[in-house]
Order: sequence, then structure tokens, then C-alpha cells
Amino acid sequence: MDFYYLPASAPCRAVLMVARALGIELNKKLLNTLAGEQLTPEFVKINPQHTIPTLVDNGFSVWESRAILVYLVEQYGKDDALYPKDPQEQALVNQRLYFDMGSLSQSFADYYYAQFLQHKPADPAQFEKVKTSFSYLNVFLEGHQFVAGPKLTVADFSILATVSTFVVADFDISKYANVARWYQAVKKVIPGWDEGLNVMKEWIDAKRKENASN
Ligand SMILES: N[C@@H](CCC(=O)N[C@@H](CS)C(=O)NCC(=O)O)C(=O)O
Repeated sequence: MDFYYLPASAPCRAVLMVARALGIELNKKLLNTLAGEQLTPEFVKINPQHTIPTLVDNGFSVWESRAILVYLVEQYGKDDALYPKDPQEQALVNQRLYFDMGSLSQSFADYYYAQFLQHKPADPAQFEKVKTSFSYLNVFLEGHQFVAGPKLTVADFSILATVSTFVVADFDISKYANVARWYQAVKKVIPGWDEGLNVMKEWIDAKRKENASN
């Protein structure tokens, strides 16, 4: 399977973690979106939305990290542990995945990427949205070991990739006790969770320095 990715990218890291957990070998193809490499006609043919991560499995192409996570489990998982077939259990996992995409990771983009990529000043209103997303996640985790209940699922992988990105951007998660407890625990059960994270941290630190000197 060809996997188009960038090591620092949070959604790409989530896919790598799930592939590793399932024992899947990916044929990794670096695609530097920061240099516009996703805009070549060859790649746009594979993914008209020109985003990474993108997976091509024997001619079948799929993108959107959370859709890829589900595909990998359903197509290659030895069981449904990471993406349960039970409709209610699955609905909770889906809710967490959509929450991650629409709220948590979106709040990262709106607050941090606006500063690092568009060189906008930090917007307190967007920071409030970050805090609101973390408050919701904290509630979801009340009395639960994992983000969708008692079992580890793809939602933990996706949200771990997002939360670890906030952490390297120096967002203080200690105020959200359930999130902090889950973060410490989940890192122990997801091998390779920090692969590529140091590259993200270096990029964030460099962007902060660049912004400060302008
Ligand atoms: N919701 C998408 C986000 C994908 C995304 O925005 N990827 C960025 C890199 S992290 C990208 O490919 N940007 C290049 C572009 O949009 O042209 C996912 O989870 O896969």
C-alpha cells in the first residue's frame, strides 16, 4: 500500500500508529505539502483534494485520516477491537472521530496554524475555542479509561495525534485532569505514538522564532 505522508503531520501520524498496531507495512512516500508537492497533476489525480495522508491500496485511493483508520481496521484488522461493529459502540467512536476533526483539531488549525502559517497574531477568541474543545474532551473521559469508553479504539489514536501536537505547541493540558490522565496512559499502550512529533516541535519552535523576529 502506498502511503503519501509527511512525518510531522498529525493526521499522518495517526495513520502510522494504527498501521503499526495492526502490523501493516506501508510503502511510505514523502510528500512535502509545505513545498507544494501535493499540487502535481499526478498526485491530484490520486487525490483531487490534494491532502495528506492519502492511502492507495491496490489502485483504491482513500484520504481523510479518520476514514483511513477505519478502512485499515475493517479491511486488515484481525478483529473489530479498534473499530467495534456494535452500532452503539461504533457510534461513540464515530462521534469522537468527528469531534476530533470538527472541533479539537480544527481549533488547533484556527489558533496555531493561523499564527504559524498565515503569520496572524494570536487570537484570544480562537484560544477560547481550544479551551472549550479540551473541556468537552475532559467530560468525555470522565469515568472512562479511553476516549470512547472502556476499550482502546481508533478514536484514541486520532485524538492522541492531535493532543500530542497541542502539547508540543506548549498548550497546558494539566488543567484538564481526565485528559492529562488519559494522555499519560494511552502513550504507554500505543507504540510509536511520538514518531515524527519531534519534527513537528522543531517546526513550531522555528515558526515562533520567525514570528518573534518579524
Ligand atoms: N482532515 C484531513 C486534514 C488533512 C490535511 O489538511 N492535511 C494537510 C497536511 S497536515 C495537507 O495535506 N495540506 C495540503 C493541502 O491541503 O493542499 C485529515 O485528517 O486527513
